Amino acid sequence: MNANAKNRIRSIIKKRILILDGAIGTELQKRGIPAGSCPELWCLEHPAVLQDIYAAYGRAGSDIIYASTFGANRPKLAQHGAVNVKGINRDLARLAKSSAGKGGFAAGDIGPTGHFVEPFGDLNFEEAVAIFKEQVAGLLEGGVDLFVIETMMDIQEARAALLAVKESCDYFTVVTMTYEDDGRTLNGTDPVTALITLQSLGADSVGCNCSSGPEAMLELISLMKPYATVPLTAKPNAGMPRLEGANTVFDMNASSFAAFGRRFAAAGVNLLGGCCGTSPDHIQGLRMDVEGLAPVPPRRKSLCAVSSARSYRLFDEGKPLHIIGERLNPTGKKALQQELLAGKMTLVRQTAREQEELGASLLDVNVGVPGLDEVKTIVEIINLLSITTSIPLVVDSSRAETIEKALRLYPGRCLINSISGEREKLSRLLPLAAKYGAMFIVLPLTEGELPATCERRAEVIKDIFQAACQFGFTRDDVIVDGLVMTVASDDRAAVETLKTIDWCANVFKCRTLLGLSNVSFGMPERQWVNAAFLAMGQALGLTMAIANPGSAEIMNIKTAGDLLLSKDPDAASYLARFSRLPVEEGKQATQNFSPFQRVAAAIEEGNREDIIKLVEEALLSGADARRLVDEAMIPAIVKVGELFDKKKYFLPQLIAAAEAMKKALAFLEPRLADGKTAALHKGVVVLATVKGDVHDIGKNIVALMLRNHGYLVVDLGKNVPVEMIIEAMKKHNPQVVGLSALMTTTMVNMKEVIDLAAKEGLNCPFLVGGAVVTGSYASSIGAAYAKDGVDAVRVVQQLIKIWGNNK
Ligand code: THG
Repeated sequence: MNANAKNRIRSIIKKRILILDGAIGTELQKRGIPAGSCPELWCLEHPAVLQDIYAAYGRAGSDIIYASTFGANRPKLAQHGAVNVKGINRDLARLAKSSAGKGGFAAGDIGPTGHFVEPFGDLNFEEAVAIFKEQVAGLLEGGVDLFVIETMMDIQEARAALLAVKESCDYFTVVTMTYEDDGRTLNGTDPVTALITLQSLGADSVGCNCSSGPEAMLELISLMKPYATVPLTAKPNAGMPRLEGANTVFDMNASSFAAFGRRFAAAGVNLLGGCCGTSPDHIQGLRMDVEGLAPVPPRRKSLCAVSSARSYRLFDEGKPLHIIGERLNPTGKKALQQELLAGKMTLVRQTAREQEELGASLLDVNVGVPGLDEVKTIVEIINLLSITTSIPLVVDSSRAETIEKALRLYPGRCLINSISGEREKLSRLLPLAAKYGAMFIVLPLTEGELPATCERRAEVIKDIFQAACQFGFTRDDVIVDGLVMTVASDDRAAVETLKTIDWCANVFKCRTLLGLSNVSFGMPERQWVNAAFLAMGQALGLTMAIANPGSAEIMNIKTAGDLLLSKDPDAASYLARFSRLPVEEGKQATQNFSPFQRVAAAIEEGNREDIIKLVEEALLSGADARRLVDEAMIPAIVKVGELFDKKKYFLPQLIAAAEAMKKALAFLEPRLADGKTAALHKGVVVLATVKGDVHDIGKNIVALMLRNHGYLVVDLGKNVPVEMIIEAMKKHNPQVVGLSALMTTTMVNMKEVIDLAAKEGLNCPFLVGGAVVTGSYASSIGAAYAKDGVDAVRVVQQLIKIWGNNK
């Protein structure tokens, strides 16, 4: 039993930088693991080899060695025909534990399943949690001291794994994600967003691993450090992997790698090790380089910030006022009520988009309609909005079960609206907020009392805050609502509310909020009352307001107020808003769109729900199916590709758009293939993920994109033997063959395919891609290279042009 490992780890971290191990995979390769074999199973069959590696890391100075369980989850093991998930994890954990020297620790290593988790993929969130719990159970049985969740590319998968650990035990847990060269994960999450989400959900350390080497990782760590409330972890690759002959090599030798040690220490890393391509020599060098250096502790104990899957909002002093868009609220809105009751999301999608464009920085989501299944609806909205917008959501509900489900599934750090002083609310909601690390709005009212004065509200606020402190919350975790009542019925209403804001902001020292529009109920020309109220609140230090961002008065006052209060550096926002022409040229309201344009817009938005209806409407209005595809849909998907290239769109949005397109194409197909146009495709492309590689997320996106652009794709799947690809080439006579590989060990199989094709006299261009594949590797094996699905379409187009459409 290692119940005190957590405390021991924490106390070491206070004194010095904790040293992790280096790569296991590349060390196994040096010791003869055959390419394409399952490392977990191979280690169990060759325990002495693994023990030898562990001993070397121990001598090099690793405090923590990782059990060889990175891929030991059910879906990945199943690909190697193994089903005893628990036993495999237990035995590998024991191997690590018995090799962790005296005073050393063994970590249970948890890697990705190979599937994106909903809303970003099709693996159900609770299924993902269950998959990780099964692995965790085995690791616990094998006696690990801590957990590391690593190489995550999907924030929702990282959340699922972290929840699985937390719901199984109270062990020290490190979560690290892998970032691309653009500083975001494959799914578009930036490091500060990931940090906010994971540290609030209970990770004991957050950081990065793998990625493209120490230089880039230093930058990521420096970005995170100012906002970290937990120690930071860095486990970089020894540069990017490259193939030299048949061997994978990494650019960085031990001494150049180790020289990064002190730079990581200065940037504030607290746990440091190496990923792919690092060896015991690299780790020993690293350890020596940081010897005696004082660790930089987290600079904050708490952080007032929320996040979505792809962005965060910081509520620090000096920041501009945040507007929470109020319009996703069915109260008094017949149309929205009816849509929600009918299970339709069109208006939700449109309202969210509009509010984002108008400058809302958070979106309040309320689904309180009598007779509506709130839980089901909030899940649908969270899933939809997590892909279509990057704005953090505020969950506004009077029902605890709605809030609970939202907190569990929301791929970020949520703001709960709200928790009042009613005993039942406090006892039900505070533990939930604590478990999921959410922020919450404090509503200063209690059973049967709606306090009229600032003094009484202050008492209630202090009471609620005291209860919250029992759960470990600090002032940074709460936003206090000033409690807005209408001045129409009580002329003191606004005065007492403003006094409450003043007391909170300047005496109690916490963040504040006003639900603006309540103040003017029953008055004519309400916008003036609301706007004046906002300005007064701003002057007192108001943090955020729930309002309609469609109100020009509100947004203008907000912008001018930020300027006056020195919250708008260089007057940038003010100038951006007011030096622009009043009506933006070329911008058309969606209502005026033609049926053609609506289809295009639905594809750009990834609107899978409405696309068929919109296509039908376009056909009814007399549009020709072929023209609809060529003149509306293809340009739309091309535009999406451009947005993706410019990093305005991220992978989840690209996939959503591509799926909307696919749905529309499938629907239109019978009308397109009207006998004479049966062969109306731009060319045949055979795709395969090569032998030994069981990951094909990337290849599937390429297939989707190519099909959308009018190519006939023959997708052979993953782990495809060389001969099968050759056979398919003979059978389908493709214009281009696309091959993908994720690992340097499987990359070589692409060359085998190309060589065999040449030997068999098959004359056809190859396109290759995949995580570690580079342009120079591609040209070394005589293939073209594409960096992603959008690029692949371009390259296929070029290849066909160059090679001629001579099939
Ligand atoms: N504090 C907190 N949460 C809140 C409020 C608050 N949530 C709900 C509400 N108040 C803020 N949200 C809304 C949402 C919609 C409208 C007003 C407030 C709204 N109002 C129109 C009106 O004012 O007449 C209705 C007509 C319309 O425009 O459609 O829609 O104070 N924590």
